[in-house]
Amino acid sequence: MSLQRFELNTPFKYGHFVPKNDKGRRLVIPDIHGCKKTFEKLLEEIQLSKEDYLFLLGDYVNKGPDSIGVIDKIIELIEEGYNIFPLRGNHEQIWIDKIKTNKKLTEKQKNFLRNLPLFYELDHFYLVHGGFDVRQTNPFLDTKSMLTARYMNYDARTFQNKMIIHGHTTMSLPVIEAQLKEKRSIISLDNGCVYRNSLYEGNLVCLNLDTFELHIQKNVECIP
Ligand SMILES: [Mn+2]
Repeated sequence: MSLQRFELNTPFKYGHFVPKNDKGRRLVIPDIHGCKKTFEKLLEEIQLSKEDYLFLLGDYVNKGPDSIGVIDKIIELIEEGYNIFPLRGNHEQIWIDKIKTNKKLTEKQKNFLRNLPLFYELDHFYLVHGGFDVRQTNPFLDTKSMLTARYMNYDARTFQNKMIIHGHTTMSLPVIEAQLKEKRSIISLDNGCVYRNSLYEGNLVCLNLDTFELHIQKNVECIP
């Protein structure tokens, strides 16, 4: 199956299948929330290469110091030829809903936001910002849950036994590590990078989908 990359000008799709990466790693980073320096430090630490696939779980903006900086960094990576698979979070949706009156965003930034998909399907995983509501006729068209679900039920048939990896709901580091160790059906990956003074929170993490190794980057923003 051919690889559909995220392009800034590709029209919006709910989601699509991303085949296995034979050349590099498959990495997942959850909610960055304006923490551009932390995001850049993490990219440096994991030594992102152009062979890797990097999945981003959404919520690039709000809460932290540099929302636009995070958007621009992701656009820059895409334009430099990195394989970036960004998702839409509820915070991007807030910006998209007001995009027509937003005078601060460039056309390129607006296109990036508007075209962000809601989920990716992989060989053994589904990636989504919030979650899925299995009571819906088609959970993969249920925008609201994919962006905002806080609790979800797992249904093996709906998800073909694939693991769900989502952001949006902050979990403490020991909980995230336990979910990964136990290979739970639903993994909550967001460690609340922006909550830098909370115990067991305040890290931007990166999960390697093939080894299940978790890279943990402490928040390095200088918030006055
Ligand atoms: Mn969110």
